[in-house]
Amino acid sequence: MSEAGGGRGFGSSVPQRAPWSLVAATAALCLVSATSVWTAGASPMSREEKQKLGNQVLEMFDHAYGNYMEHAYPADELMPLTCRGRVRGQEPSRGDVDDALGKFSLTLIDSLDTLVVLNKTKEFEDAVRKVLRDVNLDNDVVVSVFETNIRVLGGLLGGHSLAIMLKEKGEYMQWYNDELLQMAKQLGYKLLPAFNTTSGLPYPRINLKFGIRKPEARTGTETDTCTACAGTLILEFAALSRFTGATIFEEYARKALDFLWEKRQRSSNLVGVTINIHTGDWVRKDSGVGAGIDSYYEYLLKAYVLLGDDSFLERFNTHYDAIMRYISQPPLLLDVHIHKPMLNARTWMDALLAFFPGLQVLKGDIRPAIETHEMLYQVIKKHNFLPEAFTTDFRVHWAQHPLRPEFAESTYFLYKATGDPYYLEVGKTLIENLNKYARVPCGFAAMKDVRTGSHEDRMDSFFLAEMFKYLYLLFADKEDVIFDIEDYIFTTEAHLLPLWLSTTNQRISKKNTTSEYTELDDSNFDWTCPNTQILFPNDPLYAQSIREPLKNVVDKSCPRGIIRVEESFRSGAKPPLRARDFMATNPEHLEILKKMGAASSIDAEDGLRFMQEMIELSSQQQKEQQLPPRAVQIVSHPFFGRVVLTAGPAQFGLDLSKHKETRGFVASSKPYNGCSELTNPEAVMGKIALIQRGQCMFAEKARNIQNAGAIGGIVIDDNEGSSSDTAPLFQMAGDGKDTDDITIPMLFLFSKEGSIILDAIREYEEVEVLLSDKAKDRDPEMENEEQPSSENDSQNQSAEQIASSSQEVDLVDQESPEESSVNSHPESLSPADTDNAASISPPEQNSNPTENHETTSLDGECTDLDNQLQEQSETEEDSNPNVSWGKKVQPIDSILADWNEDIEAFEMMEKDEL
Ligand code: DMJ
Repeated sequence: MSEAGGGRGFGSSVPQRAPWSLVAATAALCLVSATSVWTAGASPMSREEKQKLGNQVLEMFDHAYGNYMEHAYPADELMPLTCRGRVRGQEPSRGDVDDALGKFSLTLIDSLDTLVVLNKTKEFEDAVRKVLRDVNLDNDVVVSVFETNIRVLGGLLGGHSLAIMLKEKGEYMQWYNDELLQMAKQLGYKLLPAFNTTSGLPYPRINLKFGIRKPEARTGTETDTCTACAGTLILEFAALSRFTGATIFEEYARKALDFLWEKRQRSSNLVGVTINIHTGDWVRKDSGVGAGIDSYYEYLLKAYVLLGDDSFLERFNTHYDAIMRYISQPPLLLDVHIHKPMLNARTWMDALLAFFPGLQVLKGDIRPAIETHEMLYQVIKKHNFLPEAFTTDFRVHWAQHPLRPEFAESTYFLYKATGDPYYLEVGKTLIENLNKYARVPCGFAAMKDVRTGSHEDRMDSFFLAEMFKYLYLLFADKEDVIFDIEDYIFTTEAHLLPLWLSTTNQRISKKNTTSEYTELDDSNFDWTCPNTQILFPNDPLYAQSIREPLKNVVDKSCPRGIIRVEESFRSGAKPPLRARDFMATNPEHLEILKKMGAASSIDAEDGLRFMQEMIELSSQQQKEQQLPPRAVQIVSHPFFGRVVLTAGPAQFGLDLSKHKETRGFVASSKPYNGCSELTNPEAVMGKIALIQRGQCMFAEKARNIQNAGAIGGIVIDDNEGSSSDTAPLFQMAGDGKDTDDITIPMLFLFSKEGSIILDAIREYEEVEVLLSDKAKDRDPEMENEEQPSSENDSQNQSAEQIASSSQEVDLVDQESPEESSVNSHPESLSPADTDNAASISPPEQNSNPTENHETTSLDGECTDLDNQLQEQSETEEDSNPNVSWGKKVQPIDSILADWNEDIEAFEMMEKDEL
């Protein structure tokens, strides 16, 4: 690729012989003209700077991959905080997320084609040999069919695709004889039993050794799967069929897609999030483009590109039309109900939808792609990363961020489409943030909480499969990649499949579906390229002009939905009842509520919104009574602030959110449980005391260490193996008495996080930490600011080295933390201690309920309309003769019953994990 896409857009690489329809071909042409038209806007980035950034990506990849290979391989994933491999069964279960781990060296397989893209051919050759030598696909382990398909099957096929490309070039891989493909085929056959359902939709999980439904398999009783889980197989399965000639894989994947298409909600043309694999009934009827559905849409369009089957494009266009009609509310993408698509099903968005602008580029619909991408970028600028979920007014909804690549993916595609150097600057910010906040001595750690900057001991394989590819390609010129990337299509895991597969082994009979699409009219293609009206109307500043109005969308945002209140206020109409204003004793409110269930769609819409607000209000109120999590940042050598542990706050002592952080060296208290006067006050004086949980109240421990002169305290869980990865954080409650005498800050760490500090003490003796509400940037105070490099890191001892190093330094003499931990394990915990732990759920960024009273005026300023609204409401009450205080109203229960289904759906969505 040259500077601006080299005059070749992504679609332009499709081989001439592909049955390429007019729409996609013209989309490709659009990208060509888009990339060549760019002449002004953000300042162009010099070739030197692009190369510098490309090299930085290479160095970062080495840091991630090198640490995985050194400290984790052959395990599936690296745990970058403890610097060891994550082996399923040896770590506490994290639930569904562990279903990606099949004891098949997941990260190695997922990284194969990244090595070639990053020009690490020698390493690729070594990696392929390791896969062939070490990987066993026959483990007695239950895995996710979806994850195994996109990561492992896709990884093997991507590796095979590039292996044969290299072999053909004549230098590397000369020994290669389709071994990866044979493994892929073996895995394909292992996944096939999952499709043994009447619908043809696959079971969500399978046992690699025993398949499904046999007693040994321990799986096969599930009834539901997600739409993306059933609809994200066609690229890998079709590639497998076409590479091998075994048509069965493509047939099965097509059948599943056909079934999903049949089951789409016929009036909205949307699909739900989860479906019953036996009956085909929608289990969750909410619909968006993020979690649970995302790659189903992606695969319809890409299946058309790869396989040249028009029916996939027609299906995609039908869904896309529905998405743009109902879900797209630029710059937002908001879930709706498949049966009531005019009604939003949520007031928050999940991070997975960040792939969608990239897909819109492939579709040729650039304007909304630019808008949504810009909105997401604003959120990232606020929180450094995209939180796993965020509200329509851009507050954090779920605070974690597992280093997802979707935003980088969209940035790359937008750059290819527009050639706008703005997107290079975006990529640069992503690189900086990754190095600044996620890089740890042993790899890159997921963010546990983007607000505190704390880490999670996790580096998912998709980080290597996708993030580095997209970032590298963003800055790469054509000569920086040893093959033509445009001859390949990216799977959802960014694995590369060659486009020549479209004309190979086409033995699958295509379903004749022409009649199914007659309902479509030409307007369906309004969104399709070429539409010169919406796509680069000869204006090189086009992308910038779309972004400009959104520049402050996040900073100036006010809670959404209230806009409508203001609009109705201005127009003189009565504003809808807001959940926060509702009083069950107010007959007028009950009357309004009753009307909401009536026939008028506006009333119904108000009703649904009202119920949604009610549920969110109540969960917000619960959250507001809870304190946000805190951070313990290790700032001394060799950590230099790079490791940030997530900590529970205390309901007493210094409030770290209001005061400056507390920084100090740590010392273990004696007795370690801190339940009596300390016998080593000289050791903890002026330091942050470490105390073990258990045997007395948290407040008592705090008083004892404070009396000994400690400037802060960290309580470490005595429940061995506990970790914030698997257990919800909680806040330490007081003892029911006045705790104003406690003035030092107190934080709680689970045992796993605590042991990182204890291990560091053993190794380095002097360990300094920072207790705060948010991790601080690593500044020269923490280390001599150095550009991160693998050299520096290799000098730093890894956490694993720390853990495995000498344990001779016994800081607590007879009562070492380890011994004590065994002694005081749960049985001996005082009930008081366990009782005074209140659960904590990270509250949203703006937790002050009064902020919800703001609204957006037309010029974007936030003003308080509450008084005006209240005044208006009072006037109306007085003058409204229809309001009868004694009137018999429908009981609220029966009104609420009308909305039961929606309430359940909302609650389910709230509970759902990504
Ligand atoms: C990846 O495994 C794939 O991109 C998948 O489609 C969903 N997202 C994860 C990374 O976030």
